[in-house]
Amino acid sequence: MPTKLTDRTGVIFGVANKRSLAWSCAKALDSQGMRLCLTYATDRLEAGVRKLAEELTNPLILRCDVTSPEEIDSVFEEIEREFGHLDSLLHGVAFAKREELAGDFYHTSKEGYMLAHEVSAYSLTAVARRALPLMEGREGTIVTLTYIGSERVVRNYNVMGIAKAALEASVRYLANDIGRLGHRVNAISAGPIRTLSASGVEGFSKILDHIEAHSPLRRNITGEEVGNTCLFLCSNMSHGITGSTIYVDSGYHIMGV
Ligand code: 1JT
Repeated sequence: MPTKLTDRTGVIFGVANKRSLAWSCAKALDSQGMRLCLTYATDRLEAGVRKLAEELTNPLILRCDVTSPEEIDSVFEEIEREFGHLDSLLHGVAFAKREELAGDFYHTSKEGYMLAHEVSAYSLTAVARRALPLMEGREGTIVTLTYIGSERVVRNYNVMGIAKAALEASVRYLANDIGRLGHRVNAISAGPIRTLSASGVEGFSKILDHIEAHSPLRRNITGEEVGNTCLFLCSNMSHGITGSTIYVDSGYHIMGV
């Protein structure tokens, strides 16, 4: 069992429903005693997230649209009031317009490109910057979620692939910035999994079938596997790891033909 996380606190961005990878991470961290703040993006999601959070021990639930500097500020002010400090941050936020996730990449509009990058890539840096004062002297950990479409061409992933590439590069630059403060930041590259984001993506079932047929483990991954990797990256068991992208993908990323 990994080191207990009692007396540690964390904030999780990007819980939409029970299938969210951010929710799997929340359950894993909560199970080891971390006190959590969960944020949801829009009022439409609030009731569902509050209901889910009943499974956790004494969580703080706040709204945060990560494109709003004011909402980010208010989340960290509230965390400072309630927790006093912060040890971990999980960033599980991404967005692109449906029409950008189909057809040829070159059709991507400037507006769609900017929006995908603002929500899916820049937001990591925006929240990390505000977390730092609360992490002072605590060897803080930051984890984000990415997908192999950042490095290989995955049909239809399109602008999200470009945004995830920017996100992974942000992880490396942030790691260098915050390493001297004793803090770490890593990404988990998760295999495909049926979440709200994936729902309605054309051909998603085919991608799941392909992983089952061709990955070394010959199966798809689970949310718990992502949650447990997040737990590892937030615990002292990963004390020497920063700036990395860790694959939780049944080994798929090693394959050629
Ligand atoms: C977003 C979406 C981020 C879907 C995502 C994502 N990261 C992984 N997926 C699943 C996925 C999506 C596509 C794909 C393969 C996997 C949707 C909303 C925006 C953020 O390509 C076929 C499109």
